[in-house]
Amino acid sequence: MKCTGEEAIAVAQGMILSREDMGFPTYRQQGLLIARGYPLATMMNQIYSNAEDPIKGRQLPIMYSAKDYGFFTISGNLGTQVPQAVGWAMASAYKGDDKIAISWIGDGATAEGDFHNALTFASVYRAPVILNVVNNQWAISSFMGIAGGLDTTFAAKAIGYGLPALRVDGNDFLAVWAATQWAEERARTNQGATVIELFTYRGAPHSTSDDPSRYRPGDEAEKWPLGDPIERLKQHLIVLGEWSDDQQVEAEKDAVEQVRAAGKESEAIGTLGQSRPSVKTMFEEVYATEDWRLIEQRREVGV
Ligand SMILES: Cc1ncc(C[n+]2csc(CCOP(=O)(O)OP(=O)(O)O)c2C)c(N)n1
Ligand SMILES: [Mg+2]
Repeated sequence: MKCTGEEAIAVAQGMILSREDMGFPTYRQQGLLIARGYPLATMMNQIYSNAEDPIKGRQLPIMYSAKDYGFFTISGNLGTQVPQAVGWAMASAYKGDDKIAISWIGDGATAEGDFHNALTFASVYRAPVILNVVNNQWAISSFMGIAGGLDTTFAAKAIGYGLPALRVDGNDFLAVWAATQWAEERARTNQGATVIELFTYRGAPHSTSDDPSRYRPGDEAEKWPLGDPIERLKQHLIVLGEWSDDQQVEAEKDAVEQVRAAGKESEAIGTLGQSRPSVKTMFEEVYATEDWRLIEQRREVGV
C-alpha cells in the first residue's frame, strides 16, 4: 500500500502531535512512522514476515503497530479505528490526562456505521480527538461519490453530529499543518473533537495487486489540479529562500540510499519464506494465563 500523493497528511499531522498522543491510522499513514524515525528495516521485516517481524507474522504485512511511536495497531477491518480513537480519547479525559487521540479514515470507509457511531460519541462526550477523513477520491475502484461524497462533502457530515469541521487541501503541507494545529488546541484544551476532511488524490494503485487503468483514466493523477504535495512544498520553500533544487536532489538521493540500505539489512534477515518468526511465538502474548487448549496444542507441535 502506497501513500503517493498523500504524503503531506501523515507527515504534517505526525509532527504536530506528540508520541504520547495516540494515532489510529489506516494503511496510508505510514508517513507517521517514517517521519518519527521508526526504522525502515523494521517495516520491511514485517513486510517480509521474516524472523525479525515485530508482529511475528500475526498481521497483514503493512499493518504496522508501534505503541512507542503513538501508532496504534492498524486493523484490516475498515472503520474500526475511529470508535477506538474516540474511546481512547474519552479514557484519557476520564483519567485527567492531557493526551489526545487522532484517527484517519478513507472516503470509502466513512460509509461504515463505525464512522457515524464514533461521531456521535465524540460529540456527546466531547472527546479530545481529531477525526480525519482522507478523501483521496477512490475506494479501490469505487469513486468517492459511491460513499456519498458528491451530494455533500465529507466535512459537512460532521455538522449533523454537532461537531465543527474543516475541509482542507490535503496536498498543501502548510494548510494541513495549520488546520491540525487548530484542532489539536481544541482537543488539548477540552473543547472537543474536530473533523477534518483532507481533500487529496490517491496517486498510486490501491495496492500492488490493483490495476487502476481498468477503472480510471491513466493520466488522471497528472491532471489533478492540486498537484504533488512534495513538489508544492519544495517550490514554496525555494520561493522563501529556505531551500534549493540542489538540496532537493541531495535529499532525494539520501532518501533513496536510506531505503536501499534498509532493504539490504532486511533482506539479509530474509525475504518471505527464507526466515520466519519462531513457531513458539504463535502461543505467546495472547492470553495473560495460557489456556489449557493452547498448552495442549503447543505440546503437540513440540515447542
Ligand atoms: C469492513 C471492510 N470492508 C471492506 C474491506 C475491503 N477494503 C479494503 S481497502 C478498501 C477501500 C477503502 O477505501 P477508502 O476508505 O477510501 O481508503 P483508501 O484505500 O482510499 O485510502 C476496501 C473496500 C475491508 N478491509 N474492511
Ligand atoms: Mg479513498
